[in-house]
Amino acid sequence: MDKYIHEAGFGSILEKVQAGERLDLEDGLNLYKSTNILALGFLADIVRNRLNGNDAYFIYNQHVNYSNICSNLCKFCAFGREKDSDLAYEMSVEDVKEKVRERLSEPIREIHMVGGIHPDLPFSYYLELLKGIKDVRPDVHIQAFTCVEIAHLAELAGMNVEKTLEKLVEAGLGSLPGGGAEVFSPRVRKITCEKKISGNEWLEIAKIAHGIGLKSNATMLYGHIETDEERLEHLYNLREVQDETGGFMTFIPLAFHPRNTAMAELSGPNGIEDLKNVAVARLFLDNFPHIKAYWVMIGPKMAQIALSFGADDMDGTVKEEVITHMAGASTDQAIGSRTLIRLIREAGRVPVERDTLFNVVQIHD
Ligand code: V47
Repeated sequence: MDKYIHEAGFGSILEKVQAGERLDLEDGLNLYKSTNILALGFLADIVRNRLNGNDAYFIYNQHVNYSNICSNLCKFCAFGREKDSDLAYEMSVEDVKEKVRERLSEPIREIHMVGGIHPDLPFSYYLELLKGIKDVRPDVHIQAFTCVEIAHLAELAGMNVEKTLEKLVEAGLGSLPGGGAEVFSPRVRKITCEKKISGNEWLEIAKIAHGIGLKSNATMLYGHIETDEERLEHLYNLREVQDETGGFMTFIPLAFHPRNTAMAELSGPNGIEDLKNVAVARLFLDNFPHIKAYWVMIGPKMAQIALSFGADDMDGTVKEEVITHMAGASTDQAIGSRTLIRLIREAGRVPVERDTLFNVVQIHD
C-alpha cells in the first residue's frame, strides 16, 4: 500500500503521518485537490487507528429544537423562519418538558438542543428550558446552544459571554454543540449568512467556553460555495484554537442539503466529497480526539464507510432531527441503538456506547 501512496503523490504526507508530524496547509490542499479517495482513506485510517483503535462511538440521545423563529435567515438553511411565517413554531418550557417526559422510559443520556436566533424570547426562557429539562430528567447531559446562540443570549442577558455561560451552566447546561461555524471565511459568510456572527466571534466564544471548563464541538458546512482553500483555512483556525484550549471534543463535517433553501439551485456534495471531508479533517485536525460521521446528513451507509476514512463516531439515536429534514434529507429522523450497533459491527469496528463527554457507557463487542 505504501508504494501505491507514493505513486499517488502522497509520499511525503505518508511519512509525516507515520511519524505523527503535523500536516501544513500545502499538504491539506493537496489532499483536498485529490480524487484518489482510497489513498486519502488509507492515510486517515492510520491517524484514526492511532487515536481510537478499532472503536466506533455512538450515543443514546434526543434532539429538541425549541423554536425555528430566526432573525438571521441564512441562505443555506431551510429551518429558520420569520415570526409571522405559517411554518414558524415556538415551544413553551412545558412543551419541551413534555417532549423529554415522553421518552423517560428510554436510556437517553444527552439532550441536544438548538434553535434559531429568536427576536424576542427573554434570557429567562433559556434558563427555564435548561432547568425544566433537568427537573424531568436530572441525570441527562444537556448539550445546547451553538456559539451563535450564546452570542445572542449574552446580548439578551446584558452580560459578557463568560458570565452568561456561567448562568447557563448553573441552570443545567453541560456542553456546547458545534453548529453555527459554517465556513469561517468572511467571503462565504457575506454571501450565505451575512447576519450571523463572524468566524472570529464564533472562535472567541468557543475559547471562552473552554476557559470556564465547558467542552464543545465544531462543525463545517461543506458542499455549497466554499473553496478548498476556505475549507482548509477553517480547519486551520480550529486547530489553532484547539492547541490553545484543548476544549473541542469532536469535529463534524456537515453535508449541505439544498432543498427548500435560498441556495436550492445547488446540488449539494457527492459521496466523494463526503468521504474526503471526513478524511482530510482526520488528517489535518491532529489535535481533535474525534471525528463524527453524522449519519443524518450523509446517510447510515456512507457513515458506515466513513468509519474507514477517519471517522470514529456516528452521533446517536437522535430522534427527531428537524434541521436537515427541512432541507430535504432523505434519511430517517431517528435510528435505533440496535441498528447503530449493527452498522458499526458490520463496518468491522467495535461499537462503543458513550456519554456526551466520551466516557464509555458500554462496549457492545
Ligand atoms: O449550524 C443548516 C447546519 C447546523 C443546513 O455538535 C445545515 O455534535 C446541512 O451543528 N444542510 C446545526 N446543514 C446542526 C449541528 C450539529 C448536528 C449534529 C451534531 C452536532 C454536534 C451539531 O446545521 C447549523 C448549520 O451549520 N445546517 N442548514 C442544510 N441545509
